[in-house]
Amino acid sequence: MMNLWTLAQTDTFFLPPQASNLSHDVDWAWNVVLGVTGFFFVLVVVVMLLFVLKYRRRTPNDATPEITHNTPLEIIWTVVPVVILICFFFIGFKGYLNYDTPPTNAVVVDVTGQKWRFSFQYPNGGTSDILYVQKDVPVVLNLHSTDVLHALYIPAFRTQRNLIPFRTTNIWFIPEELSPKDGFPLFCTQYCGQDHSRMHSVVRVLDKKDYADAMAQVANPFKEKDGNTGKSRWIPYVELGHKLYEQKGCISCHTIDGTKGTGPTWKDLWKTDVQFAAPPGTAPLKASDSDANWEAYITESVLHPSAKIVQGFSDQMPSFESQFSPTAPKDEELRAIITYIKSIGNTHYTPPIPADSELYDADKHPDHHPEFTPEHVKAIEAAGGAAGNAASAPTTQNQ
Ligand code: HEC
Ligand SMILES: [Cu+2]
Repeated sequence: MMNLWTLAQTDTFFLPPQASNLSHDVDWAWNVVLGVTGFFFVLVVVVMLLFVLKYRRRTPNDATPEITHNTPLEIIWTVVPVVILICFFFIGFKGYLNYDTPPTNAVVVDVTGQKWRFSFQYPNGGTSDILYVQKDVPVVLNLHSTDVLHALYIPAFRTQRNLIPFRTTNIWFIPEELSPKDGFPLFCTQYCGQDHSRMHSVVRVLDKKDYADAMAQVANPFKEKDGNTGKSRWIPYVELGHKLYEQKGCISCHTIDGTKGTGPTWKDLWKTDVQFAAPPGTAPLKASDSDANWEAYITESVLHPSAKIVQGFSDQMPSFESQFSPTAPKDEELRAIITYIKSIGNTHYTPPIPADSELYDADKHPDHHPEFTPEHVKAIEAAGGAAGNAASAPTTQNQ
């Protein structure tokens, strides 16, 4: 068992590790305030105890002398704290100016807060649900919220700010330490509703090479590189759909094991009759309806969730239209989710191609994902370039 002394020497017992340029200033200000107030706390308590002893009542007839005031003493106990507070102000103000002035050469990452997850978008257009940054490279996070007030807090970087609807705020930092493998924690620190406590993620601080790999991966979610063999493969839609289910935050409201969450479970969703509570009079969707109808229904549920409300649920799902806008390659990501939904606990559906098929070997089939629709491939080719690469990103600098 760790004893208190060893624990006290770890980063996390008192303060988290100092992993950014801001940490040193913030901790210094904190230590100064703690030291000064601690000193006066001890001083006041000790003097008070001494006086309690020294001036205790000794006989029943003790009388208190009449003291109205003491001018020198009053000047001292006013002036000394005022001077100390002015010092605190300057330490704080100087730190705040620095905290609030991002460098101009920083990498800009767009952060969107949405009940109940964060999403990070990089200059290459890719998005992820955890934040990737490169060691020693300054980063500005532009913060937005699509619904209510959230806040983003990264204790190891000593920085935090609100995400405010209809407004952009920002924070910046230079990560100075590589993170542990599972990253430094990142939290929402404004109570934002039922699943606020699940609104957390991590920041991974990577070296140059790992960062480039992570950027390539977020830019092209369809392709994956095996770190050990160096081989690339196309991720089968069933598997990609599961990843997106986690990354896009569907997981915070939809279960896949049949239990009820904020939204209906996805287990057996495909081709099980759905009754609607709103708008009134909407005909139920039947198991016997065509595949095309079912796909259209799921697409509508994601892009325009308020159009129809499933019986027993309320209109709580945010629209994901901006993330699956019907242009390549985002439309294919939505198809991957639909394929995944079809596969969950369902006897009406078997994925078209075995997951281990060599069809998914991206080195053998570099042009495009085996499950892209022909229209999608055409659209990408029309936009110029091989389908596989065009699907990767607007910019190819990280490929
Ligand atoms: C904040 C919670 C929340 C999140 C996040 C969320 N949903 Fe929903 N979802 C709901 C609720 C509530 C309903 C039922 C009400 C309605 O029909 O709009 C629903 C309904 C659905 C339905 C119809 C379900 C059925 O049984 O007919 C689909 C499909 C769906 N969501 C897909 C998604 C996908 C895909 C994502 C992630 C990209 C997602 N949802 C994220 C809350 C959420
Ligand atoms: Cu929040």
